[in-house]
Amino acid sequence: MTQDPMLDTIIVIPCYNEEHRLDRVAIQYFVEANPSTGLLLVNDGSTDKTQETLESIERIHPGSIEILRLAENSGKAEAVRQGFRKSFPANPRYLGFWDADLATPLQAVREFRDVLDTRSNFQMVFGSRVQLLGRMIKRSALRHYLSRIFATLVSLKTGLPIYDSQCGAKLFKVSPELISVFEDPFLNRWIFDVEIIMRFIGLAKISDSLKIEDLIYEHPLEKWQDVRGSKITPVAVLRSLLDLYLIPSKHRTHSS
Ligand SMILES: Nc1nc2c(ncn2[C@@H]2O[C@H](COP(=O)(O)OP(=O)(O)O)[C@@H](O)[C@H]2O)c(=O)[nH]1
Ligand SMILES: [Mg+2]
Repeated sequence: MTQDPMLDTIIVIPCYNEEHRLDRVAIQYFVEANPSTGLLLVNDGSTDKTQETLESIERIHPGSIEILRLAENSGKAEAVRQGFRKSFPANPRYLGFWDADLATPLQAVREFRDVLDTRSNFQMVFGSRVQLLGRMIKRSALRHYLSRIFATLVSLKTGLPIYDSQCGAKLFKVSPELISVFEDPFLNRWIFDVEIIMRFIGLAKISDSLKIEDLIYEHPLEKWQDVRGSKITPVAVLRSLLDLYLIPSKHRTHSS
């Protein structure tokens, strides 16, 4: 099936062994309420019944939902990258990625779009898990404190006072810069979000018109809920810390 070519926003959802976490009802509700937004569900070489589940979801709204099936498991970063590369030729205005567990409810896509619509200098909106009164951010204390340490390291690496680089809900304005940022594979399966920032910083360095501080908008989420079944292991966390130092500080495009 192919998506409606008139979609102005496409959300890539990487799925690895997600047969039990995918929420059909939430997805159906979302696509019916947002006819101009399409979902690209990337099956990252799952070994369970994810493919069957995705096909049953695609049948709900074939014009809005499409599946990209990768033969082998290659990690969240590559699944998202393949999804972006498949989506670029459809010329959406906005392209994003979203974790399959819907820890960030899909309703936030509309808020992210509103930011990009109304604050025209920003090129990307990152969901940010900030516990403020009146918001519902439910996270284990351990994960919260680990993420504060990680955020500090990311701030040192990027030189940006970013609060939450790792939230699995992000939306980008499609541009030649974005296409070049997604050209080459990422180094790390989990902290490719930091690589995206570093690649944009690299582009900003070679362009007078880009200033990284003006491109990223962190949007405090109304609701975020840890969903059981996370596949991140302690080894992956350690590997990510090491990779944080290995991420090149400057990304050069093939054309530069
Ligand atoms: N492509 C890919 N995605 C994965 C893999 N493991 C997890 N994911 C996806 O990455 C997203 C976030 O995973 P999750 O386990 O919830 O991570 P956490 O919430 O950050 O602990 C989900 O959409 C997963 O399906 C993997 O090996 N490959
Ligand atoms: Mg999760």
